[in-house]
Amino acid sequence: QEIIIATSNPNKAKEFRSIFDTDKYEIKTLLDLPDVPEIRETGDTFQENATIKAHTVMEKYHLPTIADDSGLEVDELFGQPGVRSARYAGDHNDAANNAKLLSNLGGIPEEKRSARFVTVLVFANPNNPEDLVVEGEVKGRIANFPEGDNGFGYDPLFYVPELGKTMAEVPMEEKNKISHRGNAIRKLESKWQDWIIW
Ligand code: ITT
Repeated sequence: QEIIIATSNPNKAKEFRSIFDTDKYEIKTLLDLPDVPEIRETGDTFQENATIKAHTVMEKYHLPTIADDSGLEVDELFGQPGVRSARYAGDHNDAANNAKLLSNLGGIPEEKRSARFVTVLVFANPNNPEDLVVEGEVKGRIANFPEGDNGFGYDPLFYVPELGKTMAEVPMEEKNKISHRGNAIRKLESKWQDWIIW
């Protein structure tokens, strides 16, 4: 069965491929498909943006399509960067985003740097008018300086107490076991057999 993951982010694509059973499903992403339509993420919530991505892509290729909209919510910053996580410091630039986050939290002590990563997945299917929507999260806190070279985005700043490390200090397989995206994908897989009409 072919499934499209409506993402152009190569790191998300890698994580999806490593969690899904790729013997059962042939996964394509926007990095593999021709004539990718323009996607305008104009929503105010993760779910709205994931819905826009899933439907724009499903309507173009007529295949079951999963979209991932995700981000980092920092309590002390009232949930920012939130839906604007990719473009927090302007253009999509991980280094600039991380620098801005550290600067906005300058002087804030460790116990007040609590945060969560969130992923909302929307699964749209040409043969089912209803979308399947799930959310996954992982809690942690924002470190005082970046650690680790794995992962992407805010991973080097996201300290996970249960790991005793940042998300960028563990291999992708370890990240996937506890991450927002891993949790959301496992939830989706537990539900979609009752929902999907291939
Ligand atoms: P697509 O829309 O093409 O899927 P994107 O990177 O633009 O790719 P989002 O709009 O969902 O995706 O933005 C999510 C941003 O949140 C992402 O660029 C990172 O900055 C951050 N983020 C999401 N998941 C993350 C993770 O697992 N680790 C670190 N940062 C993450």
